[in-house]
Amino acid sequence: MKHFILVAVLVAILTVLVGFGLDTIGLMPELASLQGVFIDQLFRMHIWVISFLFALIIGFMLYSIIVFRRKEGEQGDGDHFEGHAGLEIAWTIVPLGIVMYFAFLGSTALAETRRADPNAYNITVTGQQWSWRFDYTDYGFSSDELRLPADRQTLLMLTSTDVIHSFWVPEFRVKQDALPGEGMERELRITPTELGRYKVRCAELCGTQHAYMLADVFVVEPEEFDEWAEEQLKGVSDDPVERGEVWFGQFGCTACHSIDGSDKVGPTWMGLYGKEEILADGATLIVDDAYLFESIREPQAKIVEGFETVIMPPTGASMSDQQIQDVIEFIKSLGE
Ligand code: HEC
Ligand SMILES: [Cu+2]
Repeated sequence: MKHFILVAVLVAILTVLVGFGLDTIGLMPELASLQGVFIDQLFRMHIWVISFLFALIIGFMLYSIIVFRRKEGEQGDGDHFEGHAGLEIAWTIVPLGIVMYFAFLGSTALAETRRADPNAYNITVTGQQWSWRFDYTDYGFSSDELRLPADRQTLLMLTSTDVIHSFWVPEFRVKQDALPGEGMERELRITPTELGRYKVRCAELCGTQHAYMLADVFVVEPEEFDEWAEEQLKGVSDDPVERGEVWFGQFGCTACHSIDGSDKVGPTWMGLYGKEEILADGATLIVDDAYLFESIREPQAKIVEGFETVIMPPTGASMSDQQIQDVIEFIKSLGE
């Protein structure tokens, strides 16, 4: 009995030490959303259960190693045990109860993160290799940055043009996949609570530039958001070249095409117009409007030599003819 009391004290001390340790070393980044509150509560409880289990095993082990080590001159075998039904029943029932309790907590937390606010405003998030685009469907404009008013719920509809991506802002805690295909949209609700600047990162390995698939997230005061939205709504510009440059960023062409002459994953756009292009099948052609249009609308129609291994995503299929023409004007402006 004396041993059990001592071990119990040891386990309690270890639990508190490990628990406080894990709780204070900052395992989580700053919390910036309402949905995250429930995740963090759950996380904290897990930390304490983990600390207790760790202490239980390590406590008994340390105690046994020290107190019950073989004394000098001791040669016999240890005592023989036949098992202990009561103990076995207890260590089956108790963990089962704990696991079921956590399943209950987990499902309530999940339900809380999905609680819908009828006033939520809508943004469609499109993941593509390797960028994000945000369509503010309630307003009718798009952006390559995610700007959210504080303390109001946003309903994100996630989709992808090519492979599976995953939308993740660690400070918001919640995460959801962006799947390609008609009818495969996934929902994610976020109510930002802290003003500031964050980053969306892709949390699903999606190709060579996956690690750089980032976008800025700004949580701003509602008035500031309205001002920004109004500015976006004024339209981009009357100048097709300027518009083309905006589409270049917004539709994520920047991930693979440079405008400074250096080849990224795809060929550079500098000096592209009017140049003689060699295709993968050995044919050559002079880059003109028709070829550029086709390359954007139907990227697989003609493949440039030396770039066979990367597949350009079919983003152009969802661009208007005007937008594609703007991009072509932008390419022309980069020199022949
Ligand atoms: C995931 C990387 C990737 C993204 C994103 C991407 N491209 Fe491409 N693009 C390529 C690759 C690789 C090629 C060369 C192979 C080919 O012709 O399909 C290419 C070729 C092209 C060409 C022909 C270039 C030449 O040298 O003949 C044009 C024009 C083009 N892309 C436009 C765009 C536009 C516009 C966007 C944005 C809407 C875009 N690309 C987004 C990878 C990408
Ligand atoms: Cu991705």
